[in-house]
Amino acid sequence: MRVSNIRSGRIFRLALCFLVILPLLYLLANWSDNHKRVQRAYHARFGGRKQSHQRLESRPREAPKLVEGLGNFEPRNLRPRHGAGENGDAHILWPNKTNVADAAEMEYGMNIACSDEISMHRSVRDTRLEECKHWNYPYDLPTTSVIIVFHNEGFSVLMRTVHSVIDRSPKHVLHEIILVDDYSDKENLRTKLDHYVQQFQGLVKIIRNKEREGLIRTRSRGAMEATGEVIVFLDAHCEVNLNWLPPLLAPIYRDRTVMTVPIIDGIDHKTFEYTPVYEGDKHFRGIFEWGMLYKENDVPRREQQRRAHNSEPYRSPTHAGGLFAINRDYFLELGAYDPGLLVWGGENFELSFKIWQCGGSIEWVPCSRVGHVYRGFMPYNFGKLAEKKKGPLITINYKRVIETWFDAPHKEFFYTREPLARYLDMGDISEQLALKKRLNCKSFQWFMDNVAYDVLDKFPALPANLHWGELRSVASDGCLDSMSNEPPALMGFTYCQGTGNQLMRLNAEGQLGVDERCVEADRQGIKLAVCRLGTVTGPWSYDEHSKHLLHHRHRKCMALHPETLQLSLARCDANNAYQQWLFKKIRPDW
Ligand code: LR7
Ligand code: MN
Repeated sequence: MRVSNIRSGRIFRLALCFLVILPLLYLLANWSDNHKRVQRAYHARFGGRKQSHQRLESRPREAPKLVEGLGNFEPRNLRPRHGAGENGDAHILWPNKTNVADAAEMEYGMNIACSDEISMHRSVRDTRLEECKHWNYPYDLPTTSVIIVFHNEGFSVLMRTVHSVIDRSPKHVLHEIILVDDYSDKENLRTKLDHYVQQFQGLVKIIRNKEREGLIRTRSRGAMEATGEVIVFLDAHCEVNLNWLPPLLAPIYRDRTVMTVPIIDGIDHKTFEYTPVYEGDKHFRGIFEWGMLYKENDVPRREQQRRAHNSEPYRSPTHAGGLFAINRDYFLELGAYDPGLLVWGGENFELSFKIWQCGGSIEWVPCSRVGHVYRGFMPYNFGKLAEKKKGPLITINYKRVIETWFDAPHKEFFYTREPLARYLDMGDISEQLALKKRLNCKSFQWFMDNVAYDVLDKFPALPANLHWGELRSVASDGCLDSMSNEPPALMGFTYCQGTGNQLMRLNAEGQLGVDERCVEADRQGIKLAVCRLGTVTGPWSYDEHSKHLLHHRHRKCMALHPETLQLSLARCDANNAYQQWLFKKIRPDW
């Protein structure tokens, strides 16, 4: 009995060995095989930076392929998740949290209390075109460093950005995530953050600026520190969607001078609801107006027709700025961002013009979608950097960019739209001009003719300003003012302050403008209106002798009501000082 017991025990153990160890051995062999494959791919790119270029050239440039079944990188067997904000649904806080929510909104420009109740791993709705699920991408895509710069962001929002990247990117492609702290002063972004990222075992790195650098220089620093072949920039309040990364990398894999941009979805700053910005299967691309405000416009037919499938990438003149992928070495060869650009704004144009004019291209990728929290307002100030530079810092950035990349006629459009920019000190741009020369970059006219050929349809050449400045009443001490209102709204009349809201321009075609808006008139009064796209004409003329502002269609004059100080059109009266106006040039004293 005992013998047989021992025997049967042995047999049992032997069987156990086979049952447990063999599969283990099999798994191990497989793993090391896989591991070797990943390592080979890794070494091909990182076994010394100098070599990597040669290898890069000799690599077969496989194009993505549309297939019958699910694409090779598509997630499989996704389990539905339940809970706050899952599926990208809005999450509404209980009424007793209203105060916390309001405080968070004030502090961060978004409802961090709401975000805190949503899982780090929440699901979002798949906003892609159906076709996107059926692309096969090359397996050995370039390794990627995701760079997230942040200044005083909400902890849970920042970390959900990180988790979504880890959860939804192929492991063998995601080389690292670099968090660059632009001198935040919130306590939880220091020790707590350091501890939190330990769970990622080195995949997530934190570097910190010793002083506030602004997002532009901070991104350049991140690029410098990155060791992946491609860098992807994300804002610190994003959630990447399903299979977002391979479609972004595929065009760069074939051509290192392509920069790619995901389609940006919206995440509501109050409820964290995830929704597409544009519904349907129509595509949009980035352009600009002459005051350098970023605009989007439908993709022209000429560009649509270059592609066989609607889910394929398309070319775009510019991009919004925050979210994009680019070969790291290529970005640095282009000089990264102009280091003279301060804090915020204009860097998206600088990079766009530089890439296109110097031989590269920008593609927007419909199958790559990333959600971004659009905030209610900007929750931070520009710090010391803004104090050093007098005058509106963003306009100074624009001026550097247009002085470097525009030609004379197009620069004139910018100065017509932003008359004060002529007086701003943009600093030294000789390095930027030298770079443009060294890289043998094409002219702005080439860019307008071949890339941004749809801009002039929407934002035509600007006729010169006949008059500009504050529009002062002769009868009463005050000026026309758009009051920071959104059109349609009545124009206001307040103390003259010479600010942007009072800077009026009357062009040679009769259009009266204030920033990107137009001043019009009807029976209700003088109104702030959206300028009709594609036109630069208007109903106004100014007579320097009578000081009247005449509305041609109504054959009436702009008048101020002596008591209510309301603005309206009235029958022209040469003896009425309340119909007399003076354009007074504002000379900035900064
Ligand atoms: O001083 C700063 N230092 C920083 O590190 C100021 C900001 N930042 C960080 C900040 O924490 C965030 O992660 O930089 C990132 C971008 O700043 P945001 O989110 O305040 O910018 P934005 O989303 O309002 O504005 C858009 O334009 C910017 C400046 O030109 C940047 O390019 C942003 O990345 C860009 N955002 C997008 O493109 C997302 C889509 C929005 C649109 C259209
Ligand atoms: Mn942002």
